[in-house]
Amino acid sequence: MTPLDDLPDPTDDPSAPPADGAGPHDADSPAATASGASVPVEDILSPMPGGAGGHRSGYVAIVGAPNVGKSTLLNRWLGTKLSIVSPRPSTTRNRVLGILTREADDETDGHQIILLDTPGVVRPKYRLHQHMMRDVDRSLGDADVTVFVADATERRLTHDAQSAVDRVQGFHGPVLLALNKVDKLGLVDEALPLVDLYAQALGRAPDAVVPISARDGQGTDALLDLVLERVPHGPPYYPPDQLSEHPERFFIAEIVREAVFHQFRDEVPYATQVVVVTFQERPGRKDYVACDIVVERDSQKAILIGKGGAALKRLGQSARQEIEAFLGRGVFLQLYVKTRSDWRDKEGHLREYGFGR
Ligand SMILES: Nc1nc2c(ncn2[C@@H]2O[C@H](COP(=O)(O)OP(=O)(O)OP(=O)(O)O)[C@@H](O)[C@H]2O)c(=O)[nH]1
Ligand SMILES: [Mg+2]
Repeated sequence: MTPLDDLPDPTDDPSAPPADGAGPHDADSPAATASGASVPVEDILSPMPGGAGGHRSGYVAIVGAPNVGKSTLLNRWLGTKLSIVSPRPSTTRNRVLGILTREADDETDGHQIILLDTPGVVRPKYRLHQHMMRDVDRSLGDADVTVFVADATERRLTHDAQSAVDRVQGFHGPVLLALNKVDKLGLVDEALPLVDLYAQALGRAPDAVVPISARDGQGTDALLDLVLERVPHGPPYYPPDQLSEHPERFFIAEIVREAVFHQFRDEVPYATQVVVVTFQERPGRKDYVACDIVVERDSQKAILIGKGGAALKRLGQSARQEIEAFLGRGVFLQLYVKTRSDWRDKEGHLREYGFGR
């Protein structure tokens, strides 16, 4: 697939919608206090002693409730935007695999961490959710290490957080607790009561607890080091320049879906699925991409298209720019809106859209 190394860091994108209304990190903001040296972060980091030499490789599942920042963390670690992000819960619908490779050099023996971003854990309301939860379980089944992401601003375990804990119960490897969004706290210490709550819910102390801001990068390198110490020794699974294993079509559909999440509200993004119908590379010309945008009701179709097609045009413009940045070349994008009633509950449609394979 196309190397994605040239892509802009999503957090650098000035056109990106604000994250939960939060602006960029700013030395005068409370986040600066949160990252202050007085915070006893080292008290709750628990590095594993030892660490014999040799290349390491393994699978790391990133799990948690919806909207806690799992995809943002994957993107942060990869240094590129691979997994779509939105301010609304349940954006990710598939397991998204990202490969983080560091080749051996004077300083390191090298490693390859296969990161598995997963859909936020929910109690399934639709068949679609059941497929999403299967992807969570499959990821936990493959994982050598699990990073459980929690929202550090929560004061109690939400239903979804409890459901996520329940799903992790069957995982017997190391579980690291990442308390994310600490940039929203005055002091990192405010998140500490959560550590006990999660330890009680998990029935064991996490192998490490790390306050992080996936958005700003605070604590994410420390967390990665702790993950790496727990990844087994072994040879790489993938060539060093490979960033993922999904086809480009998958990412194109995801980019369009992300644009829908950003432009439309209420139920529309949840009732939307995107299918790349045609993807043609045309030497000397722009690539041709045609997508079906599938919704459940004609009323949703009308909203997506908008008055005189204005909403769909705007969607196409923003999605095309993102697709072009992703592919690194020009694209001619055509979008068609279709209605498939209750597709989220229909196995035939779900299979057609790639769920359940
Ligand atoms: N302030 C702040 N916002 C963050 C941070 N990490 C993620 N976010 C925001 O939280 C929202 C959800 O982020 P995602 O990465 O999509 O969360 P997710 O856990 O993958 O969500 P699902 O895919 O829906 O399960 C987005 O608006 C992010 O910009 C962080 O460290 N600080
Ligand atoms: Mg996500």
